[in-house]
Amino acid sequence: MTDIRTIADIKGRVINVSNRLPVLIRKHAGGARVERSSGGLATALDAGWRDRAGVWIGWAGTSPTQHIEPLLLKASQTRPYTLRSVSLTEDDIAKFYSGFANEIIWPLFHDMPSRCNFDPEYWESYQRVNRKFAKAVAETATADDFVWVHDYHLMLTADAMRQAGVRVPMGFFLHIPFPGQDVFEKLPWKKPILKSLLEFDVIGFQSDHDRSNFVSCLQGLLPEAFVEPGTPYPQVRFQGRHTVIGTFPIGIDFEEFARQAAQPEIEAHSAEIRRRLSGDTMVLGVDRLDYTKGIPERLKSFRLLLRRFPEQRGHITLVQVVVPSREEIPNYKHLRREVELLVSQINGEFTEPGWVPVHYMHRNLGREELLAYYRAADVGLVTPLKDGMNLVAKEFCAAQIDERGVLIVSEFAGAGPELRSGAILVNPNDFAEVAQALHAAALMPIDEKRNRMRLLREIVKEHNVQRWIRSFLQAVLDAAGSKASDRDDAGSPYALKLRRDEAMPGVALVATALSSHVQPRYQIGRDAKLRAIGRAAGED
Ligand code: ADQ
Repeated sequence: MTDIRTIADIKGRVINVSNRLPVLIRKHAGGARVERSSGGLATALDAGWRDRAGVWIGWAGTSPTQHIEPLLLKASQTRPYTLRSVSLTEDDIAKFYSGFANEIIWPLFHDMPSRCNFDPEYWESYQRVNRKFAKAVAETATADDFVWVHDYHLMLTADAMRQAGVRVPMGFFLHIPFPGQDVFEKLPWKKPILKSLLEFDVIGFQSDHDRSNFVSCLQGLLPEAFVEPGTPYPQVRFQGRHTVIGTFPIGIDFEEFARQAAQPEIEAHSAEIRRRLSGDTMVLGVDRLDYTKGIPERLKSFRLLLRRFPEQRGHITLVQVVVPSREEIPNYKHLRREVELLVSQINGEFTEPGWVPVHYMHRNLGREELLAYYRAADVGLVTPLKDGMNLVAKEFCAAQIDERGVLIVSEFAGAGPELRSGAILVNPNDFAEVAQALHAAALMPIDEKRNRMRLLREIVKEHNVQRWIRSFLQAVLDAAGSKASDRDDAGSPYALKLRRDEAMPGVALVATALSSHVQPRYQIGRDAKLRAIGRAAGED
């Protein structure tokens, strides 16, 4: 029998399942080419998944073409995992992807129900496509594998996988927020979604807040499910199954970002950006063009700053970079027009010879260019109206190797509570507060900036994406092991499970250290000195 003590001992592969693969195939007149997918999930997971053999199942971002398989084969050769595509028809793309996922679940889970289009055809398509993904997993998974399903596109896969006979441990991670019951209950198909989620062995959320929203929804909407306290996470008992409900805040590949940011070419590029921009303070916003990211609200806050603090005119510049996103959906088209109108109004109102207040770019930046902007910036302005985590906040910190940038972050992003001990936290709907935070950041003494950024970088470094992957897989292993022993199923490869006291410390630590209810380990004092507080008092 296999002796499985930690995730390093797992013989089987991780079968990662997400709507998008980390690469996308783009057709052009002469054929097709491979590009890196943008977006947080693909960026984080592609970087963090280094040493574990596996398969990544997902959509290659295009309608079926004969070019897909050879291109994916080639892209697989430079990765530790094989890429396997699930093909989506034009109808699937319109109704499952643009429709159910992005016109219903995305706005609803970001607390914007008035933007939802509850078209029943979308639901039909969502069920059909989730079965397609489940079938691909059933064809791929072997007895020792683990299945890790990602995100809101695929919440029905567990049910379909169980029906297709998949018996291996399965985990699900939600990258976006989970709403409170008053919002979630508006979804006409809430019960089948909750029931399917409970077919997973582990369900992971970005924050304790999301996790407790989910538990409240279960208690309010599915009274047959029993929530039992557990360590480190609660469990839900439903129809003879147990599901662990955990918190696993996602991180980035800190070392890689920091290493690349330190390269001389990036430094030179960043100096060039600063040389070309007039003014003393460069504020940077980097987002997918999405209404949840609060871009119009950010521009209005910046306009208020220039109105309320005229001494900043000519001295502060906002560089706003947006990557085009979901352009086929009407809400997104309107957003682009709104953002561009605001940029031109602000520039029309305030531009002076030699100074343009807002520099706006609507395109995908390559990694080097992105890093050069992160390094050049004095202020990272990350103000989503609602966000599961927000990796831009963490990438900005990792790239700040000179430790002189200030992070302003929304209290409604998962990254807000996590980084609050070093960042300035703001309510993105409070334009006056954001304007005030920008003013304070521009005037902040260098010592305070350094202390804050040092602390932020320490947090981002410690809670990196590798740790996130390990903790999640460990939780799935743990859950699978305890089930095997409950059933006394000696034939299971997971029967020799971790004992509770052997559990990887990272699992519990991630959950508690990042909880929004737990004291931060460090704080900046009024004198801008970094002090250790709370649980880490011994380190003072
Ligand atoms: P996203 O909503 O895609 O992710 P986010 O976490 O901010 O949001 O990640 C965006 C990624 O795109 C970052 O890696 C960033 O560098 C990149 N990016 C943005 N604009 C770019 C540009 N113009 N050029 C190049 N790259 C750009 C979802 C959830 C988040 C969660 C992640 C991961 O919505 O809340 O943090 O998944 O779990």
